[in-house]
Amino acid sequence: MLRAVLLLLWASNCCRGLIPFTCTSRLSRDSRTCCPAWDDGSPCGEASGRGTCAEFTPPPGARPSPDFREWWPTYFFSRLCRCEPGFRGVDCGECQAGWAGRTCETAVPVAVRRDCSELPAVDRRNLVAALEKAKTTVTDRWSIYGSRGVGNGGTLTFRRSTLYDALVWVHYVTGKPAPGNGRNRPRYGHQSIGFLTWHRLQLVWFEDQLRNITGQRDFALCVWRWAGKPSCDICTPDFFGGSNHGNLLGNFENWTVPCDGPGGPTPSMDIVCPPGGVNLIVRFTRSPGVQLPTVEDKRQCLEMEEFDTPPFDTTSQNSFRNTLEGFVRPRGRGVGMHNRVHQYLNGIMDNVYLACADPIFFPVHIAGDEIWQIWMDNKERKGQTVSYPNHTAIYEGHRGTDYVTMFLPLYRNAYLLKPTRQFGYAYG
Ligand SMILES: [Cu+2]
Repeated sequence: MLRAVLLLLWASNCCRGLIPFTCTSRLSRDSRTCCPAWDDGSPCGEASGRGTCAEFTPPPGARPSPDFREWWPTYFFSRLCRCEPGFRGVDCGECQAGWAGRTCETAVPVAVRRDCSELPAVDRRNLVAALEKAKTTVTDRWSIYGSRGVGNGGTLTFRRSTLYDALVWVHYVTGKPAPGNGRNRPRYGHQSIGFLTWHRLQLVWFEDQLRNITGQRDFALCVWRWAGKPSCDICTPDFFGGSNHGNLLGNFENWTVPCDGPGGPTPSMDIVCPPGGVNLIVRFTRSPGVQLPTVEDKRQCLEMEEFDTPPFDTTSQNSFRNTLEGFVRPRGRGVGMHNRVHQYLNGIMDNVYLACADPIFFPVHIAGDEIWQIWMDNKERKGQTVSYPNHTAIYEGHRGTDYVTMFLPLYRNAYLLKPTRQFGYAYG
Protein backbone atom coordinates (compact mmCIF):
# COMPACT_ATOMS: atom_id res chain seq x y z
CA MET A 1 0.00 0.00 0.00
CA LEU A 2 2.75 2.43 1.08
CA ARG A 3 4.71 1.44 -1.98
CA ALA A 4 1.72 2.18 -4.17
CA VAL A 5 1.25 5.58 -2.57
CA LEU A 6 4.93 6.41 -2.95
CA LEU A 7 4.86 5.33 -6.55
CA LEU A 8 1.84 7.52 -7.15
CA LEU A 9 3.51 10.47 -5.45
CA TRP A 10 6.62 10.00 -7.51
CA ALA A 11 4.87 9.34 -10.79
CA SER A 12 2.56 12.30 -10.58
CA ASN A 13 5.05 14.84 -9.33
CA CYS A 14 8.53 14.30 -10.42
CA CYS A 15 9.78 16.48 -13.09
CA ARG A 16 8.32 16.73 -16.54
CA GLY A 17 9.04 17.77 -20.90
CA LEU A 18 6.63 17.40 -23.66
CA ILE A 19 7.86 14.66 -25.94
CA PRO A 20 5.85 12.28 -28.11
CA PHE A 21 5.49 9.06 -26.18
CA THR A 22 6.48 7.01 -29.22
CA CYS A 23 9.83 8.81 -29.31
CA THR A 24 10.92 8.14 -25.74
CA SER A 25 11.89 4.51 -26.21
CA ARG A 26 15.58 3.87 -25.71
CA LEU A 27 15.99 3.14 -29.40
CA SER A 28 14.69 6.44 -30.69
CA ARG A 29 16.29 8.45 -27.90
CA ASP A 30 19.70 6.96 -28.43
CA SER A 31 19.44 7.54 -32.13
CA ARG A 32 18.11 11.05 -31.41
CA THR A 33 15.44 10.31 -33.98
CA CYS A 34 11.74 10.97 -33.70
CA CYS A 35 10.35 9.71 -36.99
CA PRO A 36 7.50 7.36 -36.03
CA ALA A 37 6.05 5.07 -38.66
CA TRP A 38 2.66 6.01 -40.09
CA ASP A 39 -0.07 3.49 -40.97
CA ASP A 40 1.76 2.43 -44.12
CA GLY A 41 4.70 1.26 -42.01
CA SER A 42 7.15 3.85 -43.27
CA PRO A 43 8.67 6.56 -41.05
CA CYS A 44 6.70 9.82 -41.41
CA GLY A 45 4.48 8.09 -44.01
CA GLU A 46 7.29 8.56 -46.49
CA ALA A 47 6.10 5.71 -48.72
CA SER A 48 2.77 7.52 -49.13
CA GLY A 49 4.35 10.89 -49.80
CA ARG A 50 3.29 12.39 -46.48
CA GLY A 51 6.69 13.43 -45.15
CA THR A 52 10.34 12.60 -44.69
CA CYS A 53 12.63 12.02 -41.74
CA ALA A 54 14.71 15.19 -41.84
CA GLU A 55 17.76 16.57 -40.07
CA PHE A 56 17.30 19.33 -37.48
CA THR A 57 20.44 20.93 -36.06
CA PRO A 58 21.25 24.15 -34.24
CA PRO A 59 22.24 26.98 -36.59
CA PRO A 60 25.90 27.09 -37.63
CA GLY A 61 28.06 28.53 -34.86
CA ALA A 62 25.48 27.99 -32.11
CA ARG A 63 27.08 26.79 -28.90
CA PRO A 64 25.75 23.51 -27.48
CA SER A 65 23.61 24.26 -24.45
CA PRO A 66 22.98 22.24 -21.30
CA ASP A 67 19.53 23.83 -21.21
CA PHE A 68 17.10 21.52 -22.97
CA ARG A 69 14.95 24.45 -24.08
CA GLU A 70 17.66 26.15 -26.10
CA TRP A 71 17.67 25.59 -29.87
CA TRP A 72 14.53 23.55 -29.46
CA PRO A 73 14.27 20.64 -30.13
CA THR A 74 17.88 19.77 -30.85
CA TYR A 75 18.77 18.87 -27.25
CA PHE A 76 16.57 15.80 -27.66
CA PHE A 77 16.38 15.09 -31.37
CA SER A 78 18.42 15.66 -34.48
CA ARG A 79 15.96 13.96 -36.84
CA LEU A 80 12.21 14.53 -36.92
CA CYS A 81 9.44 14.23 -39.48
CA ARG A 82 9.15 17.09 -41.94
CA CYS A 83 5.67 16.89 -43.43
CA GLU A 84 4.68 17.69 -46.99
CA PRO A 85 2.10 20.48 -47.46
CA GLY A 86 -1.33 19.21 -46.48
CA PHE A 87 -0.05 16.92 -43.73
CA ARG A 88 1.04 17.52 -40.18
CA GLY A 89 1.69 15.75 -36.91
CA VAL A 90 4.66 14.09 -35.26
CA ASP A 91 4.38 11.23 -37.81
CA CYS A 92 2.71 13.34 -40.57
CA GLY A 93 -0.32 11.17 -39.86
CA GLU A 94 -2.72 14.08 -39.49
CA CYS A 95 -4.21 16.42 -42.04
CA GLN A 96 -3.51 20.11 -42.21
CA ALA A 97 -6.20 22.02 -40.33
CA GLY A 98 -9.41 22.30 -42.34
CA TRP A 99 -8.92 18.98 -44.11
CA ALA A 100 -9.81 15.35 -43.32
CA GLY A 101 -9.80 11.88 -44.86
CA ARG A 102 -7.15 9.25 -45.36
CA THR A 103 -5.33 11.32 -47.92
CA CYS A 104 -6.56 14.62 -46.47
CA GLU A 105 -8.74 15.21 -49.52
CA THR A 106 -11.96 16.37 -47.81
CA ALA A 107 -12.47 19.98 -46.74
CA VAL A 108 -14.01 20.34 -43.27
CA PRO A 109 -15.18 23.49 -41.51
CA VAL A 110 -12.82 25.08 -39.03
CA ALA A 111 -13.73 25.19 -35.34
CA VAL A 112 -15.29 28.37 -34.01
CA ARG A 113 -14.21 30.00 -30.74
CA ARG A 114 -17.38 31.65 -29.47
CA ASP A 115 -17.96 34.20 -26.74
CA CYS A 116 -17.79 32.40 -23.35
CA SER A 117 -20.27 34.86 -21.88
CA GLU A 118 -22.91 33.87 -24.41
CA LEU A 119 -22.29 30.14 -24.50
CA PRO A 120 -25.49 28.07 -23.98
CA ALA A 121 -25.51 25.94 -20.81
CA VAL A 122 -25.10 22.70 -22.76
CA ASP A 123 -21.93 24.02 -24.43
CA ARG A 124 -20.58 25.29 -21.12
CA ARG A 125 -21.01 21.83 -19.64
CA ASN A 126 -19.36 20.26 -22.64
CA LEU A 127 -16.38 22.60 -22.38
CA VAL A 128 -15.97 22.01 -18.64
CA ALA A 129 -16.24 18.24 -19.18
CA ALA A 130 -13.49 18.37 -21.82
CA LEU A 131 -11.19 20.26 -19.42
CA GLU A 132 -11.97 17.78 -16.63
CA LYS A 133 -11.13 14.91 -18.96
CA ALA A 134 -7.82 16.54 -19.86
CA LYS A 135 -7.03 17.02 -16.17
CA THR A 136 -7.72 13.39 -15.28
CA THR A 137 -6.70 11.40 -18.38
CA VAL A 138 -3.13 10.17 -18.50
CA THR A 139 -2.13 10.89 -22.06
CA ASP A 140 -0.86 8.02 -24.20
CA ARG A 141 0.47 10.48 -26.77
CA TRP A 142 2.86 12.65 -24.78
CA SER A 143 5.40 12.15 -22.07
CA ILE A 144 7.14 14.54 -19.80
CA TYR A 145 10.88 15.06 -19.54
CA GLY A 146 11.85 13.79 -16.14
CA SER A 147 15.59 14.28 -15.66
CA ARG A 148 16.52 16.63 -12.87
CA GLY A 149 17.80 20.03 -13.85
CA VAL A 150 19.88 20.81 -16.91
CA GLY A 151 22.89 19.17 -18.46
CA ASN A 152 21.92 15.53 -17.96
CA GLY A 153 22.44 14.70 -21.60
CA GLY A 154 23.34 11.07 -20.97
CA THR A 155 20.44 10.08 -18.78
CA LEU A 156 17.18 11.29 -20.11
CA THR A 157 14.15 10.03 -18.27
CA PHE A 158 10.53 10.50 -19.17
CA ARG A 159 7.29 10.22 -17.22
CA ARG A 160 3.66 9.92 -18.00
CA SER A 161 1.22 12.63 -16.96
CA THR A 162 -2.30 13.77 -17.55
CA LEU A 163 -2.73 15.87 -20.66
CA TYR A 164 -3.60 19.01 -18.73
CA ASP A 165 -0.71 18.74 -16.31
CA ALA A 166 1.68 18.15 -19.21
CA LEU A 167 0.57 21.45 -20.67
CA VAL A 168 0.94 23.22 -17.30
CA TRP A 169 4.45 21.84 -17.14
CA VAL A 170 5.33 23.21 -20.56
CA HIS A 171 4.18 26.70 -19.57
CA TYR A 172 5.98 26.36 -16.24
CA VAL A 173 9.33 25.42 -17.74
CA THR A 174 8.96 27.95 -20.55
CA GLY A 175 8.26 30.63 -17.95
CA LYS A 176 11.70 30.20 -16.38
CA PRO A 177 14.26 32.71 -17.68
CA ALA A 178 16.16 31.79 -20.80
CA PRO A 179 19.86 30.96 -20.42
CA GLY A 180 22.41 33.80 -20.39
CA ASN A 181 22.59 37.04 -18.51
CA GLY A 182 21.74 39.61 -21.14
CA ARG A 183 20.00 42.80 -20.15
CA ASN A 184 16.28 42.22 -19.85
CA ARG A 185 16.82 38.68 -21.01
CA PRO A 186 13.29 37.42 -21.64
CA ARG A 187 11.72 34.16 -20.65
CA TYR A 188 10.82 31.84 -23.50
CA GLY A 189 7.33 32.65 -24.71
CA HIS A 190 7.04 35.79 -22.57
CA GLN A 191 8.42 39.31 -22.29
CA SER A 192 9.47 39.46 -25.90
CA ILE A 193 8.33 39.23 -29.48
CA GLY A 194 7.49 35.51 -29.26
CA PHE A 195 4.80 36.10 -26.63
CA LEU A 196 1.92 36.06 -29.11
CA THR A 197 3.20 33.25 -31.30
CA TRP A 198 4.08 31.02 -28.33
CA HIS A 199 0.65 31.34 -26.80
CA ARG A 200 -1.13 30.96 -30.15
CA LEU A 201 0.60 27.64 -30.61
CA GLN A 202 -0.14 26.60 -27.04
CA LEU A 203 -3.87 27.24 -27.61
CA VAL A 204 -3.89 25.50 -30.99
CA TRP A 205 -1.97 22.54 -29.58
CA PHE A 206 -4.29 22.19 -26.59
CA GLU A 207 -7.50 22.42 -28.64
CA ASP A 208 -6.10 19.81 -30.97
CA GLN A 209 -5.45 17.46 -28.06
CA LEU A 210 -8.91 18.15 -26.63
CA ARG A 211 -10.46 17.19 -29.99
CA ASN A 212 -8.45 14.03 -29.85
CA ILE A 213 -9.52 12.96 -26.34
CA THR A 214 -13.18 13.99 -26.72
CA GLY A 215 -13.62 12.76 -30.29
CA GLN A 216 -15.35 16.08 -31.12
CA ARG A 217 -13.79 17.22 -34.35
CA ASP A 218 -15.24 20.73 -34.14
CA PHE A 219 -14.41 21.27 -30.46
CA ALA A 220 -13.18 24.75 -29.59
CA LEU A 221 -12.48 26.61 -26.39
CA CYS A 222 -14.28 29.92 -25.96
CA VAL A 223 -13.12 33.53 -25.88
CA TRP A 224 -13.65 35.67 -22.78
CA ARG A 225 -13.69 39.22 -24.16
CA TRP A 226 -12.45 40.91 -21.00
CA ALA A 227 -11.83 44.40 -22.37
CA GLY A 228 -14.47 46.73 -20.95
CA LYS A 229 -16.11 44.20 -18.62
CA PRO A 230 -16.97 45.52 -15.16
CA SER A 231 -16.19 42.11 -13.65
CA CYS A 232 -15.51 38.50 -14.51
CA ASP A 233 -18.90 37.29 -15.71
CA ILE A 234 -17.66 33.75 -16.40
CA CYS A 235 -16.28 33.38 -12.84
CA THR A 236 -19.37 31.51 -11.71
CA PRO A 237 -19.56 28.15 -9.92
CA ASP A 238 -21.12 26.53 -13.01
CA PHE A 239 -18.48 27.77 -15.43
CA PHE A 240 -14.91 28.81 -14.60
CA GLY A 241 -15.48 28.80 -10.85
CA GLY A 242 -16.79 31.41 -8.47
CA SER A 243 -15.09 33.06 -5.53
CA ASN A 244 -15.42 31.75 -2.01
CA HIS A 245 -13.44 33.93 0.41
CA GLY A 246 -10.43 33.85 -1.90
CA ASN A 247 -10.80 30.22 -2.93
CA LEU A 248 -12.46 28.76 -5.93
CA LEU A 249 -16.07 27.64 -5.69
CA GLY A 250 -17.81 25.17 -7.98
CA ASN A 251 -16.14 23.81 -11.10
CA PHE A 252 -12.40 23.13 -10.75
CA GLU A 253 -12.45 23.76 -6.99
CA ASN A 254 -10.68 20.44 -6.43
CA TRP A 255 -8.04 20.94 -9.08
CA THR A 256 -4.42 20.77 -8.03
CA VAL A 257 -1.44 22.87 -9.07
CA PRO A 258 1.43 20.73 -10.36
CA CYS A 259 5.05 21.78 -9.75
CA ASP A 260 4.19 24.19 -6.95
CA GLY A 261 6.22 22.53 -4.20
CA PRO A 262 9.11 24.35 -2.45
CA GLY A 263 11.32 26.07 -5.00
CA GLY A 264 9.07 25.18 -7.90
CA PRO A 265 7.84 28.55 -9.04
CA THR A 266 11.34 30.09 -9.07
CA PRO A 267 13.79 30.94 -11.86
CA SER A 268 15.99 27.95 -11.01
CA MET A 269 16.30 25.42 -13.80
CA ASP A 270 17.82 22.94 -11.35
CA ILE A 271 14.37 22.24 -10.02
CA VAL A 272 12.47 20.72 -12.89
CA CYS A 273 9.19 20.16 -11.10
CA PRO A 274 9.20 19.64 -7.33
CA PRO A 275 6.50 17.76 -5.48
CA GLY A 276 3.23 19.56 -5.24
CA GLY A 277 -0.18 19.06 -6.66
CA VAL A 278 -0.91 15.76 -4.95
CA ASN A 279 -2.90 17.29 -2.14
CA LEU A 280 -5.85 19.45 -2.97
CA ILE A 281 -3.87 22.66 -2.97
CA VAL A 282 -6.57 25.12 -3.81
CA ARG A 283 -4.70 28.21 -4.84
CA PHE A 284 -7.04 29.60 -7.43
CA THR A 285 -8.73 32.77 -6.36
CA ARG A 286 -11.10 35.25 -7.91
CA SER A 287 -10.38 38.31 -5.84
CA PRO A 288 -10.11 41.34 -8.04
CA GLY A 289 -7.97 44.13 -6.72
CA VAL A 290 -7.70 46.05 -9.96
CA GLN A 291 -9.99 46.93 -12.86
CA LEU A 292 -10.04 44.92 -16.06
CA PRO A 293 -8.62 46.67 -19.14
CA THR A 294 -11.04 49.15 -20.67
CA VAL A 295 -12.42 49.43 -24.19
CA GLU A 296 -10.13 52.46 -24.57
CA ASP A 297 -7.12 50.35 -23.58
CA LYS A 298 -8.02 47.92 -26.33
CA ARG A 299 -8.54 50.70 -28.88
CA GLN A 300 -5.12 52.19 -28.12
CA CYS A 301 -3.52 48.78 -28.36
CA LEU A 302 -5.07 48.16 -31.79
CA GLU A 303 -3.75 51.56 -32.91
CA MET A 304 -0.13 50.49 -32.60
CA GLU A 305 1.58 50.59 -35.98
CA GLU A 306 4.42 48.13 -35.43
CA PHE A 307 4.10 44.47 -34.49
CA ASP A 308 7.13 44.87 -32.22
CA THR A 309 10.03 47.28 -31.84
CA PRO A 310 13.66 47.11 -30.61
CA PRO A 311 14.84 46.07 -28.11
CA PHE A 312 11.99 43.53 -28.34
CA ASP A 313 11.52 43.18 -24.62
CA THR A 314 9.37 44.60 -21.82
CA THR A 315 10.64 48.13 -22.54
CA SER A 316 9.62 48.21 -26.21
CA GLN A 317 7.64 51.35 -27.06
CA ASN A 318 5.04 51.72 -29.81
CA SER A 319 4.93 47.96 -29.99
CA PHE A 320 1.64 46.17 -30.53
CA ARG A 321 3.02 43.02 -28.88
CA ASN A 322 4.35 44.78 -25.78
CA THR A 323 1.15 46.81 -25.39
CA LEU A 324 -1.02 43.71 -25.70
CA GLU A 325 1.24 41.69 -23.39
CA GLY A 326 0.78 44.63 -21.04
CA PHE A 327 4.20 45.91 -20.01
CA VAL A 328 3.33 49.33 -21.37
CA ARG A 329 0.06 51.20 -21.26
CA PRO A 330 0.09 53.97 -23.84
CA ARG A 331 -1.91 56.63 -21.97
CA GLY A 332 -2.27 55.13 -18.53
CA ARG A 333 -0.23 54.11 -15.56
CA GLY A 334 0.78 50.62 -14.50
CA VAL A 335 0.40 47.38 -16.36
CA GLY A 336 -2.12 47.02 -19.13
CA MET A 337 -4.10 44.57 -21.22
CA HIS A 338 -3.10 40.88 -20.77
CA ASN A 339 -0.91 41.43 -17.69
CA ARG A 340 -3.70 43.35 -16.04
CA VAL A 341 -6.14 40.46 -16.50
CA HIS A 342 -3.67 38.16 -14.76
CA GLN A 343 -3.47 40.64 -11.88
CA TYR A 344 -7.22 41.03 -11.78
CA LEU A 345 -7.85 37.30 -11.46
CA ASN A 346 -5.16 36.93 -8.84
CA GLY A 347 -4.13 33.66 -7.17
CA ILE A 348 -2.22 31.26 -9.36
CA MET A 349 -3.19 33.34 -12.43
CA ASP A 350 -0.81 35.99 -11.12
CA ASN A 351 2.11 33.55 -11.17
CA VAL A 352 4.04 33.58 -14.43
CA TYR A 353 5.22 30.00 -13.98
CA LEU A 354 1.98 28.30 -13.08
CA ALA A 355 -0.79 30.55 -14.37
CA CYS A 356 -2.24 27.97 -16.71
CA ALA A 357 -2.92 25.56 -13.84
CA ASP A 358 -6.08 27.66 -13.57
CA PRO A 359 -8.23 26.83 -16.63
CA ILE A 360 -9.47 30.41 -16.91
CA PHE A 361 -6.02 31.03 -18.38
CA PHE A 362 -7.32 29.73 -21.73
CA PRO A 363 -10.32 32.03 -22.38
CA VAL A 364 -8.17 34.94 -21.14
CA HIS A 365 -5.40 34.17 -23.62
CA ILE A 366 -7.82 33.43 -26.42
CA ALA A 367 -9.07 37.02 -26.10
CA GLY A 368 -5.49 38.23 -26.58
CA ASP A 369 -5.16 35.97 -29.62
CA GLU A 370 -8.36 37.44 -31.06
CA ILE A 371 -7.14 41.02 -30.53
CA TRP A 372 -4.00 40.06 -32.41
CA GLN A 373 -6.13 38.67 -35.24
CA ILE A 374 -8.20 41.89 -35.35
CA TRP A 375 -4.96 43.88 -35.57
CA MET A 376 -3.76 41.68 -38.46
CA ASP A 377 -7.12 42.04 -40.25
CA ASN A 378 -6.97 45.83 -39.87
CA LYS A 379 -3.52 45.81 -41.41
CA GLU A 380 -4.71 43.71 -44.32
CA ARG A 381 -7.64 46.06 -44.90
CA LYS A 382 -5.16 48.90 -45.19
CA GLY A 383 -3.16 46.90 -47.70
CA GLN A 384 -0.21 46.53 -45.29
CA THR A 385 1.62 43.25 -44.94
CA VAL A 386 2.92 42.23 -41.55
CA SER A 387 6.10 40.24 -41.48
CA TYR A 388 7.94 38.91 -38.46
CA PRO A 389 10.82 41.31 -37.67
CA ASN A 390 14.29 40.03 -38.36
CA HIS A 391 16.67 41.87 -36.04
CA THR A 392 19.91 41.01 -34.25
CA ALA A 393 18.45 42.24 -30.92
CA ILE A 394 15.92 39.40 -30.87
CA TYR A 395 16.86 36.65 -28.44
CA GLU A 396 17.11 32.96 -29.21
CA GLY A 397 13.73 31.25 -29.04
CA HIS A 398 11.94 34.42 -30.13
CA ARG A 399 13.37 34.79 -33.61
CA GLY A 400 11.15 34.19 -36.63
CA THR A 401 13.24 31.21 -37.69
CA ASP A 402 13.31 29.58 -34.22
CA TYR A 403 10.96 26.73 -33.52
CA VAL A 404 8.46 27.59 -30.80
CA THR A 405 10.08 26.30 -27.62
CA MET A 406 8.85 23.04 -26.10
CA PHE A 407 6.23 22.15 -28.67
CA LEU A 408 6.11 19.23 -31.07
CA PRO A 409 5.21 19.13 -33.90
CA LEU A 410 7.50 22.01 -34.74
CA TYR A 411 6.33 25.43 -35.83
CA ARG A 412 8.53 28.43 -36.52
CA ASN A 413 7.52 31.67 -34.82
CA ALA A 414 7.17 33.48 -38.15
CA TYR A 415 4.78 30.81 -39.47
CA LEU A 416 2.30 31.60 -36.70
CA LEU A 417 1.56 34.98 -38.28
CA LYS A 418 -0.66 33.23 -40.80
CA PRO A 419 -4.44 33.70 -40.56
CA THR A 420 -6.07 31.60 -37.84
CA ARG A 421 -7.99 29.48 -40.37
CA GLN A 422 -4.65 27.92 -41.32
CA PHE A 423 -4.54 26.58 -37.78
CA GLY A 424 -8.10 25.29 -37.84
CA TYR A 425 -10.08 27.97 -36.03
CA ALA A 426 -11.96 31.21 -36.40
CA TYR A 427 -13.70 33.62 -34.06
CA GLY A 428 -17.47 33.84 -33.91
CU1 LIG B 1 -1.02 35.13 -19.76
